[in-house]
Amino acid sequence: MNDNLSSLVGEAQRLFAVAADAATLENAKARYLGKNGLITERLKTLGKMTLEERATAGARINDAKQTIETALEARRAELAEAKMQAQLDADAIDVSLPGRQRGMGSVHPITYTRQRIETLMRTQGFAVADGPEIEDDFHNFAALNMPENHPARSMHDTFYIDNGLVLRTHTSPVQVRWMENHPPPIKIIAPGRTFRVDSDATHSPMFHQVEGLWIDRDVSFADLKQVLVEFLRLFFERDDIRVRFRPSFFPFTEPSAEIDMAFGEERWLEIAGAGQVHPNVLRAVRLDPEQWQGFAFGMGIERLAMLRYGVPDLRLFYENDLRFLRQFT
Ligand code: 2NL
Repeated sequence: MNDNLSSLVGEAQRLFAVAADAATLENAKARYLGKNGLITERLKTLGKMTLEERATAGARINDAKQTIETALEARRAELAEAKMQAQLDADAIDVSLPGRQRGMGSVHPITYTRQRIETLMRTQGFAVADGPEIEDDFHNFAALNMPENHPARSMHDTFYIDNGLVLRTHTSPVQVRWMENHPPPIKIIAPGRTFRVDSDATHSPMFHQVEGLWIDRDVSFADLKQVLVEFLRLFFERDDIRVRFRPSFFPFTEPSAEIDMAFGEERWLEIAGAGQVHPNVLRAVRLDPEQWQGFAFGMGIERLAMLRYGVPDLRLFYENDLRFLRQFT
């Protein structure tokens, strides 16, 4: 009995040791510890023994069971470790292989166009200003000669937020804030995101504008034309820029003009709105219109990008199609 039990234990230990994988090992376990396993059967015989027999035999069988279970656990751990090691070996990093390419990414065409505009305007002496996209009524409207109930406000389909705040409908408020904080001479552009309730092939509810402002003692329409034509020369990389000024209306400029540029012989396309800053705008930022004057202009960045790159539909900029976006930089 005793010898029998210890040879059973030795046999189990050898079987476990040669089990090459988890399934073989678990089969081997069943042979000893399963429902009809050899150890289990031994335990069943205890019931037929006398009390004294049962005490010694029970202790020995349980000892044997314990030893087998310990051997089983040890082999399980060994196999798990070996399996993990095999996986590591198989996936091992081969440092001689080429690295995985990280995809370069590219700058969005509108960002690229804005940065080019900034660079080109800096060469003409303009500083680049920015400011909040959420504005109060004063900076977005009232200071720009659009008091409450002024009909010109309906030109801007405004996204209203809480507490009388709006998503800025143009970047003019950036220039208003600059005038509040800096004495003339002022020579800035304000590029950035703007928002209007509008959506079709040529209008996006979010779009980009660049406005310009030059205030000094004697800045005139002649300077406006010089600055704009020079900008267009640089932006379109052409020396034969032709522009025409059409009379127009903006509440914040007087006189006002819309500026067209010639593409080919006969095609005139609007590229900017502009004018001499209205005296009421100067007064709103406590500048004396008898002392200071200058021009302001506004251009759509999407529109400039479309003209430069021949993009037929504004919405292409915002569909996030990488085949489109990757072509620009
Ligand atoms: C357009 C027209 C324009 C301005 C923007 C401006 C700003 C200040 C004072 C006076 Cl602080 N004017 N901005 C002036 C004329 C036209 O934009 O068609 N933009 C896309």
